[in-house]
Amino acid sequence: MSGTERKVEAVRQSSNGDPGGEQAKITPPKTWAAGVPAVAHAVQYSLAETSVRRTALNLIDINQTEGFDCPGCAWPDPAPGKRHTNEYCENGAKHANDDATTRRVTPEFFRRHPVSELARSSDRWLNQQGRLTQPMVKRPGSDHYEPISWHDALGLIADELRAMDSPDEAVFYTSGRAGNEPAFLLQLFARILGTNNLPDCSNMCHESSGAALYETLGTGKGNVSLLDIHHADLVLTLGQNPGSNHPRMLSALEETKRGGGQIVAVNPLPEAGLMRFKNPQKPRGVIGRGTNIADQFLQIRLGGDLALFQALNLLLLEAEDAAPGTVLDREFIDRHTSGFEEFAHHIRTTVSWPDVLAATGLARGQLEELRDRVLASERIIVCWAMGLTQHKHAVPTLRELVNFQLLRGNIGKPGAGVCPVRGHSNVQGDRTMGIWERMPQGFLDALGREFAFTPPAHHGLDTVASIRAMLEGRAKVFLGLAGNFVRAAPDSELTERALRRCRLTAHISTKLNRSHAVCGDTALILPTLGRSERDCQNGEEQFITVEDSMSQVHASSGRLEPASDHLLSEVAIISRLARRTLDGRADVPWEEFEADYGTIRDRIARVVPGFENFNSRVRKPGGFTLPNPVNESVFPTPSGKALFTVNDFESLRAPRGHLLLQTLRSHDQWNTVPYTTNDRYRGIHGSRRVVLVHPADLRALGLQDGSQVDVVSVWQDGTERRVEDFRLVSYPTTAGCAAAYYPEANALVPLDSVAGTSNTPTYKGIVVRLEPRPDGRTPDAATAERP
Ligand SMILES: Nc1nc2c(c(=O)[nH]1)N[C@H]1C(S)=C(S)[C@@H](COP(=O)(O)OP(=O)(O)OC[C@H]3O[C@@H](n4cnc5c(=O)[nH]c(N)nc54)[C@H](O)[C@@H]3O)O[C@H]1N2
Ligand SMILES: Nc1nc2c(c(=O)[nH]1)N[C@H]1C(S)=C(S)[C@@H](COP(=O)(O)OP(=O)(O)OC[C@H]3O[C@@H](n4cnc5c(=O)[nH]c(N)nc54)[C@H](O)[C@@H]3O)O[C@H]1N2
Ligand code: SF4
Ligand SMILES: [Mo]
Repeated sequence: MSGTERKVEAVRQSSNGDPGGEQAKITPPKTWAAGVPAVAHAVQYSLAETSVRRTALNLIDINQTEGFDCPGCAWPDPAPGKRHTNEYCENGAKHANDDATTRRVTPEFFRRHPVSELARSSDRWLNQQGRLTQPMVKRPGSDHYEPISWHDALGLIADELRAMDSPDEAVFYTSGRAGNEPAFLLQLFARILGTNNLPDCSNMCHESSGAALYETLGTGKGNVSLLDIHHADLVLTLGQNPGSNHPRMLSALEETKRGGGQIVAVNPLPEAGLMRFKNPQKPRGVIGRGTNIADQFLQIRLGGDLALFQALNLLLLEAEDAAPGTVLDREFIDRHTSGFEEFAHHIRTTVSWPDVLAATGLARGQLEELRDRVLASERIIVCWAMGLTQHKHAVPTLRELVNFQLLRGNIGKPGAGVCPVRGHSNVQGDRTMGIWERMPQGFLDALGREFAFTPPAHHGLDTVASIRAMLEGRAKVFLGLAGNFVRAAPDSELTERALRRCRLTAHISTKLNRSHAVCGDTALILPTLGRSERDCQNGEEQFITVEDSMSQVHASSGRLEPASDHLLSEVAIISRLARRTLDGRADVPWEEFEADYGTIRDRIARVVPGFENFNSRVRKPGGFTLPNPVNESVFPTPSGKALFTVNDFESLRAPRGHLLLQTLRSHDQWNTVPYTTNDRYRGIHGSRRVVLVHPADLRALGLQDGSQVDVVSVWQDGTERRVEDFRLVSYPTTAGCAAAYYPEANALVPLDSVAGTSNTPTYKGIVVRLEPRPDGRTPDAATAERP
């Protein structure tokens, strides 16, 4: 065997690849979530990753007022006096202990594993290698990362940034794990450099929510609190899987039900957490039957929610006609809104029942039942997540949702409102801090005044536009603050080409991921502290702050020893990089910022509205809540009123022989990072290379449950994208609507396939066909090992 052959053989035999779909074991989907098994799974995963002592120390601290903010999601914590000693869920415990792992990625690891091998390894394997410990560089032409000092690493980036022809050749990406202080510094640095190229994970997440809410209500954020959810008469949850992705939301929904409220769930999948919940924090949750969650479950077609809200709004207008003065909140509509007449005329004259039923896959009777629940409810909250935001017509869908809430005055009163359920734990805070390629001029002016410079006024690049700019050579330097850009983005092969074209890619990260392996000519890994770790600067303990999905701002500080002595905090890395790059441009005390994060907060207080006396208010247990003007019936739109909008009917269709495909999360993954190959609630074990298809579709397509297929997406320009060798799983999804996991299926999402206005990739609505693998053909090695 020659040397190269031996090397290839070694790679094949390594366990860097994930098991293929043929190894999946399928059991029936679960009909309830949480309870004892959930706790056991969390502890099991944690102990596999870290020591008993670190697990215990960490779990005591999660979501406590003196502890650290759970990195799992942006679901809010109850008021300080109302917290449990274990104020976390199974998945929160897994996320926190995945960070606290005792495994380490050392320089020796990189000597053993060339970059080309890492690029063939699965996402799960990369994450499992443990915490990054030292700054590393991959130099042009080399296939290995090697150690580099912090001084030289930051010098390399500064040199590249200074050598650019225009500051717009740099892209600064932020993922929503980053706290407020580092986020504020990153956007300040980018803007002093002269660019608004600040794409973030939000571009792929709730951008559509922000766009729709900002236009109609004048603020891009939700307006409900936990107490509102407890006191609602009716909570609609659409396009979300709280049992896996916001598990503590189920405790809030349990409270809604205890108070006599009802829940309606709208989803193509009968997700376990939407059906029944056994609260592990209560004795009756551990031993009893638990609480039934959904009073009504509407199994909708992908992308059918715009049709659903239009039909519901028509039913409400008709109910008002039948009993004038009893259905609509005329006083609210007259005083606080504009555009009602045009909206009502449009709905009355355009909604067609055959179109609605085809788009939603629902029966008219089901929508009438929903109308009756609405009519019986004084206070209604609508919650949603990615199932609504990641569609071509996401923004009109959300605008129609706002129309629905305005009709009965369900905005600005207790127990009612709009609730976009955010993903990353600080994704909302990062936006508040200025991480956005299109921050309003008022923010830029305040920033410029505070630091004596003129921020660039032209808009920057969002995620999709950044990929195009890198592909075309217009952007050449990529810096990521947290996240895993190549795996989160759509059109994986194109995105990878884009990153590989860069002169330099650098990532401020806690753990190894594919974005470190698919990199520019020069690549840097800048290892940083995790949430649960102690952050000491100049001998003083520091804390960071975060903002949750309900606009509560609070402190977060860990107490575990850092994973390595070489780690710098995110604040330290950005401050030092800025000092090296900017040569004293603008009036910014970077050294002081690094030494005392309180000095950063003093400046945030002067730049960002709502943060007055930031330092003193955030030190109170539980922090403070940012005011939402909507709750005072103040709508900061140009007209000063909430806006009814007119939205053209749209739905998704697949040509004959094709299906619609959504890409989603398993129960055991954190975004681009699968922890295991299982998805317990959906009954899928041992592989993620599966595609869930309705049994009637399997029959109609002449396909066999359990057989292997290639999934091929078909885009309107005639191009096709393919992922190979997925196992068909017969599953009770809506007919015509299939599902596969993110990020394995991201290669199928065309870069051009985006939502109007928000430019969010249409991760939940892609037209595909399923091609049986030729008999006897086994996947080639490259495919088997590809993540
Ligand atoms: N454990 C865990 N927690 C997480 C994350 C994680 O990866 N793991 N990620 C975090 C992040 S960043 C985010 S954004 C959130 C994501 O939270 P979710 O939005 O719950 O995440 P997805 O898995 O994308 O699930 C989308 C849900 O919408 C449904 N759906 C898809 N299309 C449609 C549609 O057209 N209409 C309707 N009505 N429903 C639809 C799907 O069936 C699925 O139940 O979770 C956060 N929390
Ligand atoms: N097909 C498909 N694609 C999607 C989605 C989908 O539903 N379907 N969802 C989209 C959504 S909603 C989102 S939010 C994006 C997520 O996209 P990203 O936010 O870019 O991805 P993550 O997987 O959250 O990033 C994980 C990496 O963050 C780093 N990290 C973790 N904690 C820290 C920390 O405390 N500090 C630092 N500096 N680094 C840290 C680790 O190195 C880890 O490997 O993906 C999007 N992509
Ligand atoms: S619901 Fe979200 S924030 Fe709360 S403990 Fe679970 S993962 Fe963490
Ligand atoms: Mo997200």
